[in-house]
Amino acid sequence: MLKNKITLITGASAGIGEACAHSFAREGSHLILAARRRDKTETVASYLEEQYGIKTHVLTLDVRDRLAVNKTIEDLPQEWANIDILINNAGLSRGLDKVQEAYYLDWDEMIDTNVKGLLWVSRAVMPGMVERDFGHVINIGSIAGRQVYPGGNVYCATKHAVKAITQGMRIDLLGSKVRCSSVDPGLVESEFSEVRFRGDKEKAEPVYQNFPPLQPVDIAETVLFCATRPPHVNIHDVLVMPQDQAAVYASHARGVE
Ligand code: NDP
Ligand code: 8X3
Repeated sequence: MLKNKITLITGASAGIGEACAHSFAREGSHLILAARRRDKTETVASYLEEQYGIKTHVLTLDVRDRLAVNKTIEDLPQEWANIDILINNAGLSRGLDKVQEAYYLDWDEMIDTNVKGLLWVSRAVMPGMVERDFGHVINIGSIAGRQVYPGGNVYCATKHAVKAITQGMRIDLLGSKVRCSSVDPGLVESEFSEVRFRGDKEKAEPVYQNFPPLQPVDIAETVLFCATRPPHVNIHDVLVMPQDQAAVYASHARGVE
């Protein structure tokens, strides 16, 4: 079903985005892989070309930069211009501070990436989908878009915004054959916590030690499921949690070997 389709993945240099690239390449989709770290993205791209015989196109892109997003999408070579599937995955959290103590710039970075970045990319890609009357936008939300946890304030707000935007997109796309889904993970082991704590491994590593977290591939396979339903089926949203995480801060501390 995905053979020779074109999938654009933002945040494809690591974690869930990289895992989506693997799952979609395995199914024969050609891939536009976007992230800021070109070297990492190129390594992913070369591996997938060799492993699965697909074509890739690497974009060095900061989704916060609206003008760069527009120009990059506009300037896509003709053979890459007709994007079939957009996976809006690029995102991050910064800190776990109380609102009365947090850093303004952390808020800017989270809102600019998780909300505005997702909007810039969608705004650039969706007109082509609507014109061709074919496509699928899959947004990576979070359990943090459904519940709020201590210190989660603004990160949770950005994921609540993703939830609202996803619902709004579906309404806006009604009447077209363009689908829109969100996949909302619980705790996934990735670079996410190291980014949240700005490289402080002592704070980041324990996040994944109490119980077996989800792995990026678990989310990638869920995204793939959404993208491979028959055309008359649209998966609105999927919440995927680790078995030991019943709610955003209700978990069973089983320990991990
Ligand atoms: P990672 O930190 O492992 O990966 C994040 C990816 O986003 C990287 O490829 C990074 O690439 C990219 N990225 C970050 N900022 C930008 C930017 N400004 N422009 C372009 N790319 C950017 O985290 P995850 O894989 O875990 O996170 C992916 C998504 O999943 C995020 O939206 C996150 O909120 C969400 N999520 C994560 C969960 C978790 O527990 N890990 C749970 C629920 C949702 P680069 O630095 O090269 O630009
Ligand atoms: C990331 C999951 O619970 O750390 O969205 O916010 S959580």
